[in-house]
Amino acid sequence: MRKFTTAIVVGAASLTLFLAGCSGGGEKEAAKPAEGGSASAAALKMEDIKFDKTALTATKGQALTVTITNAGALDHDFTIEKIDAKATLDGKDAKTDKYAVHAALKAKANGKLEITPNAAGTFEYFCTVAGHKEAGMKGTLTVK
Ligand SMILES: [Cu+2]
Repeated sequence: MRKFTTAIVVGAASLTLFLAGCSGGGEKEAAKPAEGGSASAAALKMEDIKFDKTALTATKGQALTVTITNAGALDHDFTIEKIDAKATLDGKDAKTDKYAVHAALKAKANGKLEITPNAAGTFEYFCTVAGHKEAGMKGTLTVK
């Protein structure tokens, strides 16, 4: 019985290490700049209450496809207040009267956000749900 319990504890510890290793690798992948004129892609996870990545990179004039997964129990959105860009969520215009990019996802939903920036710069992305940005649900999109 004691041996059995030890095996479970060791198993859980190595699973934690495995998961930590995974998320670290994902960040490196997204930070990599796009190569040679082709469109780039990234994966972004929404959690309660943060984005799993605080930095995304795009190239001026090229489409960046962001596969967004809302893994949280709350509704979240990916919003950029001002950016000169074409943006769609699952093929529909993601621009609103208030925001240049506003991709809202219900809890446990996912979507494909495509952003094609027309100018270089750094742009803050955040969640507009009350209190979320203040809690740290934000990041920076760098357009080169
Ligand atoms: Cu949120």
